[in-house]
Amino acid sequence: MIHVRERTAQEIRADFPIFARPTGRGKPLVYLDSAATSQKPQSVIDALDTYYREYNANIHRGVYEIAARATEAFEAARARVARFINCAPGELIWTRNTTEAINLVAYAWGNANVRAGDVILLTELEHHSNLVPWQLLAQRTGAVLRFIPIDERGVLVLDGLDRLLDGCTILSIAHVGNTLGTIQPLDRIIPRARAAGALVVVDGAQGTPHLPVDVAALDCDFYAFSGHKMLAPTGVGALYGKRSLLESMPPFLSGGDMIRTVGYERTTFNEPPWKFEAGTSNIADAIAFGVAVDYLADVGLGWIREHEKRITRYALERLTALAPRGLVVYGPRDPEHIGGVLSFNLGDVHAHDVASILDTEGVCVRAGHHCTMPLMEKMGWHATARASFYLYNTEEDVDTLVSALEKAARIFKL
Ligand code: C6P
Repeated sequence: MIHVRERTAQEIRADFPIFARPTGRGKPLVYLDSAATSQKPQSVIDALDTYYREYNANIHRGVYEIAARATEAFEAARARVARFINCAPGELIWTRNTTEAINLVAYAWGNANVRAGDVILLTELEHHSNLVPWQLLAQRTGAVLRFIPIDERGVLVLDGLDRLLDGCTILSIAHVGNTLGTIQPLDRIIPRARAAGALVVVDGAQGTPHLPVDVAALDCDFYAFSGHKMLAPTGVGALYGKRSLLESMPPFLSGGDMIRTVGYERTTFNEPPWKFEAGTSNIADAIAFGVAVDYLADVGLGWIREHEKRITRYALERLTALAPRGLVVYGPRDPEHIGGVLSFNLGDVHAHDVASILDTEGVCVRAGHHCTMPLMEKMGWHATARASFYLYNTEEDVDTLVSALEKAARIFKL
């Protein structure tokens, strides 16, 4: 057996051109906002460049050489992304992002199947993208929303799950929460949802970048994710759907490419996945998404997970040492249950002020409600600062974060 030497985060960083440049503030970039969007390796940037320079053409239409090459690369990328989550290429629909993928399910499956009085079960920690589409579906159909509660650490309370699942039509749940980084125990939740006869939708926006995901083993019906959080460009995401569901569902958007035959009065539709891809697709970004998952697979999701646990553990230790200066870290304490995200506040300083001071040191964190306003309200937080880690972050990044927080504490006399 050939032993492939594991790469270090420092070596991985060298593949990302953005880290070679100082920030506009003249400091090295300490990028701790990958939960918002990830940085891109050279191979992904090159894939975009090569497409536009060498074979830019529309797909599924032209017979000429570059059009055939574009179609082939586009469908090969679908196959690579499908393999990455262990589904068939025909079960993977390109979307713009996770948000569009969840809306696709809420409109196409939801409008056709949800009736007045049906129950849609969510959790109290969902991102707006896995909440608002279901609120609108409930308003359209007369369905009701229920929520799996969370405890004071932001961990799901599953004691009453069977009662909540009673009469439930859809369960839609984040694989990993974006504000506190909590990893949901899907292996304990999905079988119970199945037993209750619910359709299971997983918001994987923070799942696929960080955890090995096998949709067949999870046994979910739909799994939504975004390319830009996993090294691919913005503007491309994907929806996995079980083949039988995709076949029986009506289309979401309609127009070119999703049809088989069109008459003035009636249309027959293409087979999945193309039935759900109306109009010219985001060809270049989909091709680059295929390159991004190859990069992740090459580094290894197992390595990425272990690396993030190491960094999270180190960050928790170093941030806890700032407790006497008023630093509070929210969420679970065990890196086993956190997907590379830490939310915190420094005394009663507004999170935006903390983030602005960190920025003067080249440290990028997100501050605010993180598109989880109901969670913030439930926890009684106005805003938090959030540091999120990925494969290119190092212990030195955490050290710079900590010294920038010490600077903030000094400025605010904490
Ligand atoms: N969260 C964050 O900073 P889109 O925007 O469609 O690619 O992803 C939406 C989305 C859905 N679910 C979860 C759990 C998410 O974290 C996100 C995106 C980013 O936390 C941007 S708001």
